[in-house]
Amino acid sequence: MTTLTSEELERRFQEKIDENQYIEPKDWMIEKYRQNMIRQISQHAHSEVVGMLPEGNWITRAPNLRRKVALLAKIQDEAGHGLYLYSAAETLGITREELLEQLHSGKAKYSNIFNYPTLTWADIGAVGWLVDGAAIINQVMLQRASYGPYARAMVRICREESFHQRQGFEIMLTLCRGNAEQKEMAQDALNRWWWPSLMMFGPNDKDSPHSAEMAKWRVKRETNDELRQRFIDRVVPQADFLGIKIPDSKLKWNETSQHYDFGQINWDEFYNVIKGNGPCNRERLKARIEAHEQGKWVRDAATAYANKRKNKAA
Ligand code: BYC
Repeated sequence: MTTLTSEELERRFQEKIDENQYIEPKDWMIEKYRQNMIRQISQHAHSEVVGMLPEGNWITRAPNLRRKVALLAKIQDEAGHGLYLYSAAETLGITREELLEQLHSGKAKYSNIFNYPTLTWADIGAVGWLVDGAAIINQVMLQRASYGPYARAMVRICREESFHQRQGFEIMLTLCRGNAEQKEMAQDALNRWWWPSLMMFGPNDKDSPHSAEMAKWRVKRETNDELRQRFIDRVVPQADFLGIKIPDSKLKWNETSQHYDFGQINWDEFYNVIKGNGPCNRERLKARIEAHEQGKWVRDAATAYANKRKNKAA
């Protein structure tokens, strides 16, 4: 048997990626690729799970039974997404306990967007329309990411997110067709969620430290700025249809570029939020830590049951 040098292994690894073949858990991979995939997939998983909190806030206050059932189903879907993604991260040689410890200690990030409060029912519409809308644009690209378990998880997640986006848009449409106060609620939600939604795509390309490598490894097939622009181009006509105004005086169709020009994103706010100082960061982490501690008896019971079955079978 011939032993390959590390240069040879690296060359073959990159060739496989360049040929659009998936990297699978047991394949040889560059250590930095493994670490970055753990970083991204786990942050994505944490976002799904933390993302349940702002929406969960409205389960008991949904305006009618139909809305409550749809919201419950959506939140349950997010839990499922978190679980597929934690499983995908575990295939890279890290345990679920380690991943959760990174979230609870504040070491691992989760999406900036979930550190804002959901103040009115219209926020549930705006989250579905804008947050799930932004997430889909990013995740459709990630369906072709080079790490097999991540790319496959994305396929199902995208189908479910499309439903969530429509559910959110329909809430906005109902409010916008309602009375003046309801339309005002929809406008207020758009005012508060617009800029944080644009930040979901990450810093501008020139300030994105991971982009070059993530592109080389074909995790990112489009850049943060390209995806953000696609989102804006898609959402502006939807806001027009709803009859509400995007809170950006610089937003304007550009005939030459065939895209919307838009105003300056407040990156100080973004970095402040992702460092842990957003309006709800502390509340979100506290809720997750408490849920984890209160769920200990369930994990213990499941482990005891699995051991009992294993001993019986032996
Ligand atoms: N929020 O070099 P960059 C959902 C960090 S949930 C926080 O561009 P990268 C839903 C970034 O991590 C869907 N942090 O990084 C759930 C890095 O810091 P570290 C959530 C952000 O990785 C429930 C630094 O900034 N989607 O849909 O190349 C209810 C430099 O950035 C953010 C995902 O998680 C941010 N927005 O690109 C409803 C998508 N942006 O790690 C809905 C998966 C950047 O060095 N992730 N940072 O400490 C990705 O696609 C990529 O990681 C990103 C960033 C595009 C987000």
